[in-house]
Amino acid sequence: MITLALSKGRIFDETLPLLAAAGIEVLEDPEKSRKLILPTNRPEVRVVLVRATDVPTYVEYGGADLGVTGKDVLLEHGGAGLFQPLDLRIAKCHMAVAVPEGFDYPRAVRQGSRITVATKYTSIARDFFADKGVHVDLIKLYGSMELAPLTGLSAAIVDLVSTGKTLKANHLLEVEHIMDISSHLVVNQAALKLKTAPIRNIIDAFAAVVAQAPETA
Ligand code: PRT
Ligand code: MG
Repeated sequence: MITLALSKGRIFDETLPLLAAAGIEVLEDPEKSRKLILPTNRPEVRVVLVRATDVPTYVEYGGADLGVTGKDVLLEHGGAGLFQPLDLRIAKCHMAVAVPEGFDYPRAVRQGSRITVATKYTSIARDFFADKGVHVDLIKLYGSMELAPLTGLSAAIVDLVSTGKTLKANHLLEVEHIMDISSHLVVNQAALKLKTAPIRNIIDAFAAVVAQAPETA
């Protein structure tokens, strides 16, 4: 049996065409079913639905043989024990620093100053501000980061941005582009040794689709 870990929503949706190229069709719609294990047209392949942040953990410990996960999640997890063969170039967005409109960010990040930053991505934020030589007081949140500067919880946030509509709706401005983000295929290293051929087939089929796809922003 080959088990693939996916999260519901954009990652599941954008992985379907890659699976199709590997001859794999998921037989149930996760938006309609309550099942967490979904069968496919291939009896030896199944999909497990887990929270986006849990995908690397499932693959690391062998609860799944492979998975699809955002670079953001992967960096926060650390990637220990994971083989990362492929950038799938799906679920694209970027990691940014944002502050309220009118906030003097350049002044707040002058060498040697201190800034309070709320984020779900504490590891990425810590590394980014450390590289800039700015002292950062990080406040860990699990969602709705946009609210933090509006309530005085923090001066700035580090969050993912795709269209920019969420920032705009909350009167926040992007002041730093930290890194581009897309989703990657991750594989359990022991599973790759034990089930080399079927896992290789999936990696190769995904790689062929990625190679054909036009380069998009
Ligand atoms: O939603 P849930 O709490 O269950 O988990 P999750 O947010 O971790 O999962 P999901 O499915 O929302 O995101 C999975 C992966 O998609 C992330 O790990 C990213 O790699 C990728 N991705 C791509 C995004 C976005 N685009 C995105 N826009 N993840 C989140 N967002 C959020 C962002 O955090 C912000 O709140 O959308 C909002 C901004 O969107 P715009 O379009 O208004 O800029
Ligand atoms: Mg989400």
